[in-house]
Amino acid sequence: MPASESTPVPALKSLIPLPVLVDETGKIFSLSTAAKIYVETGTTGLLALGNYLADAIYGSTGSLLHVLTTTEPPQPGNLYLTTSGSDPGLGEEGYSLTITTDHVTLCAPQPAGLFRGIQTIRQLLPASIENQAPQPGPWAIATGTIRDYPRFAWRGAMLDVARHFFKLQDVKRFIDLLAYYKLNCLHLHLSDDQGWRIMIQSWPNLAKKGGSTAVGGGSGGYYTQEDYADIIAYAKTRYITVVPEIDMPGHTHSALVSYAELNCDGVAPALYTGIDVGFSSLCIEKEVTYRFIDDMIRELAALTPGPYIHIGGDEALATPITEYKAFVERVQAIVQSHGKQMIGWEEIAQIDLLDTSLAQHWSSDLARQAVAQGARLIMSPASRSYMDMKYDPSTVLGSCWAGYVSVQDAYLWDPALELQGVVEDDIIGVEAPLWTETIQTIQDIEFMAFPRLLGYAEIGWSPIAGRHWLEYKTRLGAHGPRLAGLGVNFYRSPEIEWETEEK
Ligand code: NGO
Repeated sequence: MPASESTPVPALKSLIPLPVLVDETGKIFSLSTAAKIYVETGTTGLLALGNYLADAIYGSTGSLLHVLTTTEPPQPGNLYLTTSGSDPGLGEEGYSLTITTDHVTLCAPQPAGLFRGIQTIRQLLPASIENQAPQPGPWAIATGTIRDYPRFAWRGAMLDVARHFFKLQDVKRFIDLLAYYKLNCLHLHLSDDQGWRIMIQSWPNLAKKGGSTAVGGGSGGYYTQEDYADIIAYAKTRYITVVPEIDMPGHTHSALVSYAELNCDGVAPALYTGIDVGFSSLCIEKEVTYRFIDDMIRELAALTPGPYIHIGGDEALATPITEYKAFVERVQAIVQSHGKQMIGWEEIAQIDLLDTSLAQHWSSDLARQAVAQGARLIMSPASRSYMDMKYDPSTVLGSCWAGYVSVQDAYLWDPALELQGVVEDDIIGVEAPLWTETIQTIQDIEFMAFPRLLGYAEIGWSPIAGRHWLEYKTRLGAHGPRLAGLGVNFYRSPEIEWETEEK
């Protein structure tokens, strides 16, 4: 039986994140295995985008759709990706999608918008498109038009690869899942007391020694510079910017272990595999500290095409405040000297910030001081967006220092209403951090991130006026089979009525 008769066809309003404007016309476009994906000639990146879409649906359609260039008007049965005639008002990531009974046309001013729109097309195909097992077509898509663009420029997730290390394939898998829900930033927390996870050629012991363990005493690991470049290149094909973080002056025990001269007393301590925070500090008064930072940021900046370097700056409880301020100001200048903008956790708001710097709100009012200085905020309130918080008391993984974060808690908040005096324009976007003290495998990552991450994706992308928990809850339930098809180990929260996952 054709899929269109046996499987429900997703409504245009079943998307997560919800688009800005949707107009359903009540008919069906049928995608047959003879369909072709046409991209316009002459715009770089479009063939790659066509191939990405063809690959994404290959497993289930059992047929690799041909991707071709064309200058001809649309022909029946095919998909079209184009930038010509697009509305510049849609911006960097916006797109419009027109689905008629004859063809599907995705149009965007920029390739990034086409990529986001391709995720929309994937979600408009029946959920079984994600099963990766060949099924009979034709595949149905509901007809109508969508006009869509994000509310915030920054829609991110953070992965702590320091407390536990995650291999390249896990990071790539995470990137693919972020892309499916239109996120565009991956913040990698690359160093902490328990591990240093990136090779710095001028200070190789950081990775070799400092990366040799993890929370609980496992064998740790680190990314070579080639690995890191591979992550960045992979993320780039998903229009995701990688933001590297080296946490300092606290959370630096793994660096202090690696080089005795970085310690004020000149003695390197032993490796640390516990989960306490706030006990380590770089030696603020030693010049070698700044040579180290300059070398490290120079290497990191050269490897990172994105505009930002995150310098942590949180919980420097072992650094006196006057020293902390002098230190972060010097680091800000170093980051700037290597052509990058500095990001730090909200504690950095205590220094004189450049207005190009960003502060990341997580648990106090300090971020307001950053806004008062003209710096913008990334919103990651722990009680809403920390994906390492347990869902409820029965969650085995994670912690609950910021409270439990149910699927509803994760969805039902707004970045522009979190901090008094902080308004929409002060905010660059939203980011959900996943700290990994208790998280050891990609299955653990998925369990804590999903389904909460879908809520963050919608908060970052969709207009607030269209967001309602009761409606979202139903829409999320319909994404259960989709997540299952993608093989995601998501938490089947009892708050949600999940649609069945039969294939
Ligand atoms: C805090 C702390 C991290 C912990 C995390 C655990 C920030 C910014 N610093 O968040 O070191 O891993 O909580 O939830």
